[in-house]
Amino acid sequence: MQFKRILVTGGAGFIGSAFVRFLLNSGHHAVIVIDKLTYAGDLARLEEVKGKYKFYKANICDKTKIDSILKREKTDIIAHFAAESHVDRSINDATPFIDTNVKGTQILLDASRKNKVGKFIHISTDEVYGEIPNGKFSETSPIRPNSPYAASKAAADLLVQSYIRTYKFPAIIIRPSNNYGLWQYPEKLIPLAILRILDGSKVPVYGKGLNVREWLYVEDCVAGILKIMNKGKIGEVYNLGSTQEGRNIDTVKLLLKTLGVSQKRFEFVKDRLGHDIRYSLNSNKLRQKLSWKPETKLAQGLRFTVAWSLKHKVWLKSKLKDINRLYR
Ligand code: NAD
Ligand code: TDX
Repeated sequence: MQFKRILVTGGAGFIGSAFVRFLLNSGHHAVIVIDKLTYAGDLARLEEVKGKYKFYKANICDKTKIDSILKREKTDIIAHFAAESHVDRSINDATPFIDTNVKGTQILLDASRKNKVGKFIHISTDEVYGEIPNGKFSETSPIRPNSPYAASKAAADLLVQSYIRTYKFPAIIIRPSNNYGLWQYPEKLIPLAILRILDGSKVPVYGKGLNVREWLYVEDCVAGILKIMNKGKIGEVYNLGSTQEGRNIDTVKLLLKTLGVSQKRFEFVKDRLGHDIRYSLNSNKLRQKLSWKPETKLAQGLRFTVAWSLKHKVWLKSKLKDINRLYR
């Protein structure tokens, strides 16, 4: 059987690496990874599949390099995960978000057109819709991003849509909800909370902890992405959410219970600027048309994540200096 050649940008990141491991562990052999290895990229995530993929350390903003990699690799499919992904960092400085998420995506799109890539899977986010106090976002809801991160991802999402319309570019857009699970960088709520507990301190909860997120276990997310990549319709948008919604305070308390520590090991801290109150996706299109459903309930996913974290304390703690600098 001839395998399709799949190029994964951001394959050393949290979700991208889970996607690469998923592909290689299910027997797919032609995987190429491009990653700049920013603070968020780490090849330790790909250690278990070492030698089974081809790696390029490259910045997606480097047009010459991206062009030459695409020309050489003759890829059938690109799965584009590479991004600056953290809202709090985008509030501190939007510059790398515009560079990578907007400009980098445009460079990748043009290189893909030039090299006749057959399918482009664009990983967008639920945050492009903005917040929704009640109800759910469907794929046709307006794009109203609120943070600099979300605005940069919305710009990329709209660019992809413009290429689909203008050039009949063969792309599919996926908008996942909040992911959690193994190997997530401990700047995001769940791994940060675990790191703080391991470090003997308290979990910082923004505001009064009333903001709601829809938590998707990363393995379920990559299974959904693979399904859309193989069976999704070119030119379409797919929401990818779990329906496992929770207020942050409840999610943190469930996590504290899973860790077996006191329910009081958290503190309310200054709220995030412009903090979106709630994200919630209607993912019926993916469920009904492509028969995908998440397998992992939040309580179970948190148990897996905690068990993994206890085994990978050294890796988590190796990021502590960077986290203390970010949140000082
Ligand atoms: P991450 O921050 O863990 O990983 C991003 C990866 O991209 C890193 O390996 C980094 O080194 C690489 N990268 C950054 N800039 C680059 C550049 N200029 N050139 C090449 N590589 C570069 O992010 P993640 O959480 O794995 O998110 C992956 C994608 O999914 C992103 O596009 C993000 O917007 C989207 N997304 C994430 C979530 C979530 O909850 N984490 C939810 C919805 C959508
Ligand atoms: O210390 C914290 N305390 C806290 O209360 C942190 C880091 C976060 N929070 C809150 C903010 C959010 O309401 O927890 C919630 C989740 O925060 P993050 O983990 O930073 O994720 P969020 O801002 O919701 O964005 C995530 O989901 C969509 C990802 O980071 C994005 O990449 C993705 O696109």
